[in-house]
Amino acid sequence: MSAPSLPPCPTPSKPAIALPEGACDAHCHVFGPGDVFPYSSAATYRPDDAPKDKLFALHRHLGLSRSVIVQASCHGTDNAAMVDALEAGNGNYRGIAMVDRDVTSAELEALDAAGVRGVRFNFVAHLGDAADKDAVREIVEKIKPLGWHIVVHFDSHWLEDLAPFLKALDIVTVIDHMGRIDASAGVEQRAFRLLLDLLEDERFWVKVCGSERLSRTGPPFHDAADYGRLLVERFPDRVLWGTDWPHPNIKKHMPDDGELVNLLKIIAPTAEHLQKLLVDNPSKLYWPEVL
Ligand code: 0GY
Repeated sequence: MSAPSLPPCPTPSKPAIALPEGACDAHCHVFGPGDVFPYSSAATYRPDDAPKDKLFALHRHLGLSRSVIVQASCHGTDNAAMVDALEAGNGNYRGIAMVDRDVTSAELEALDAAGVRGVRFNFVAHLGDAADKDAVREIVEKIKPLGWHIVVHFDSHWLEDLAPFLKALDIVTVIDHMGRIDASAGVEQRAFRLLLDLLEDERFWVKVCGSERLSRTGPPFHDAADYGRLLVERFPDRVLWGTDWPHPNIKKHMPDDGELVNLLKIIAPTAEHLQKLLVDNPSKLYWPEVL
């Protein structure tokens, strides 16, 4: 088990920009509390508890009224903490689960009823073994009837290998954290070119968050946010954004969540782009019934 993550910023600032009505945090987590929702024994890190009430309070503070809670690896495929938060979220919270390859259709339907709309797969070295591709294929075939999508989280060197694999799955695919490219390596770096190529395929979406993970210059993470803007300008209808609260495995520069919202001035500088990024795009994937 590696060193513990830093705790999230205890007093995030109030954002300096007003967010549009219905703004969605499309990437955040709940952790525990561990005495109610135990952590996985296979987890590569042991987080501080970050329960739903703290997440809800953060969203109110930042002006975010909807959210997608992404199952984090520290809970493995036990989605109970995430589902508990969705159930308390009055329809304003959706979820992305992690499931085992032998998941049953009844289990998937129960998750769907709770508000889950997709499954996440990790190919990130510090989170443990990469997802098994045969298992991914099997799970994808099981979730297609539900109209779900997949969320893929990978270290950028995986992109070359994963691009043809993901295309062949033939399902809407959301890429986490701008493909975890190295913000210091420039727009001509191979991983960013591969990401752009993949996104030419309209089944692919990308989350333009994680600047604090990609940045090599540190706060205020502008070096990484510039890539977010490029993605928003080029693929305005298939981008999502999230806080990534409570920021697992951040060991050096824990971001102020209000400042992460302020990065949207760089990432989505026009009102039209901001509306798509925070409201219209999440609505298409997570609340199509209200469109
Ligand atoms: C993130 C990123 C990380 C962790 C997880 O599932 C997870 O534990 O996603 C990370 O360590 O980079 O999206 O929260």
